[in-house]
Amino acid sequence: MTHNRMPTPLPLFLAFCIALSSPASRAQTQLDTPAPANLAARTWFQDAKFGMFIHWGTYSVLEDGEWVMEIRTMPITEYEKLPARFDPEKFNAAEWVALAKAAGMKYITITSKHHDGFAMFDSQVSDWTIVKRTPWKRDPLKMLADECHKQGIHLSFYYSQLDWHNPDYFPRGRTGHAAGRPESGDWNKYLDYQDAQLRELLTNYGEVGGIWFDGWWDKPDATWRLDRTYNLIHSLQPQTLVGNNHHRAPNPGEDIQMFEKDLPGKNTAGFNADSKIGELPLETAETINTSWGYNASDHKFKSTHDLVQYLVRAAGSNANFLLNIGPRPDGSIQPEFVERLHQMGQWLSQNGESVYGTRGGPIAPHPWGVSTQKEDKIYVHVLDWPDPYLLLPALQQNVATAYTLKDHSKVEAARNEHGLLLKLPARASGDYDTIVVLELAH
Ligand code: H79
Repeated sequence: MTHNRMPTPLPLFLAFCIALSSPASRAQTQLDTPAPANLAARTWFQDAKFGMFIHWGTYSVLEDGEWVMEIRTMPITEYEKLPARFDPEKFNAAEWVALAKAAGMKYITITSKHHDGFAMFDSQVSDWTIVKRTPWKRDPLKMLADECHKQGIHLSFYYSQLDWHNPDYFPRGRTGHAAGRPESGDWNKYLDYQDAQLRELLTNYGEVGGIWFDGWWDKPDATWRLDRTYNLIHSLQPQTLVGNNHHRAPNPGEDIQMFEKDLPGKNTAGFNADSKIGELPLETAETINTSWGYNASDHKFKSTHDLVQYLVRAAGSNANFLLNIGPRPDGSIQPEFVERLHQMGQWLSQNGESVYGTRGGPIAPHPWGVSTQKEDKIYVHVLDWPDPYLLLPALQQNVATAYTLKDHSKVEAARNEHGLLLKLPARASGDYDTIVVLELAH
């Protein structure tokens, strides 16, 4: 018996070969069409609402923030003395993850490499790492990853594209001129190095929730090969959410849009003049005091009241809140942070229904407050309103019942020609947010 094999039609065969050999054609597909796992991760992310940002690195030793090398114009020769003093004997991954959970946070985003180029993980493509340069010699990201996976927290890695240490970060950008590097370097070699480190992060640490890029703004006109890097990430882990803090509208291949120190659409910090809000899931990052990396002399702590209100305003702006802590060089977390995070968790344990799993509601953010929505419930968050009556814009659907989330007591909601007039309950002192639930009629 003879096999009656169909000859492969040549054009199809050729197309197949081209598809296999050409990264560009694959690149296009991945950038344009997120994998189903990626879309599911975006939904998870939007439901999660609240994450912990962690800035921790060898800069923490100087207790003066993560820009200390640049601000003090320290040459690399000086800066390289820091890791010998970085011995975080109090680091306890289980405690960090437990703190995030106690705060009601669902994910952690930690610096794997900041602008100083120092790898906070066991990178094989660099000798400028926590494992190779510190007396501690351990890989905290591995310990944290294991603990996050154990405790059900998603872990993302911050990665600085800007690098003040690598000589191949050349030509230099706006910063890093005092580092004392030779006036030469191979830019593509630097990008290969970056991709190699990302490959390590996406291979050796289990499931990675996201890669949070920063520092692009140091060289906005450079050829960053973003397509290639983003495709590498998505080919290794399709569900990993790529975001880039470039302060611009998102690029192809990015899965979330971030805002630094501002709610989406605002620009009080000066970073977000060009940050037009796009269609992707949104996130805003903010500090508890005014510093990202540990800063011993920064005592300008925001109150729990302000932090809870920021979380609520973010949710009402359809955005997640990524709230930063900068642990100390010994691995401990200062009590001012711990106290506020516990208080936020306490508030969320009672009011989380109006935050988690919601999206920005039909009433646009106002100075008085915001709205969130989940299915047929609209949560009106009254944050700053002195009067007993609050007039909301008219809703498209009828309201069946209105009540407070706190004790389910009825709230008068009267539709009139101007909109929906709420009669608010008296506000208990110390309340951060009066939440009125509007249940829509079917
Ligand atoms: O990691 C944290 C910061 O270290 C990093 N992003 C957060 C999450 C960050 N810090 N500053 N920036 C991002 C924006 C940088 C702005 C400036 Fe500049 C750097 C202003 C002056 C020097 C960029 C370069 C704009 C002008 C020159």
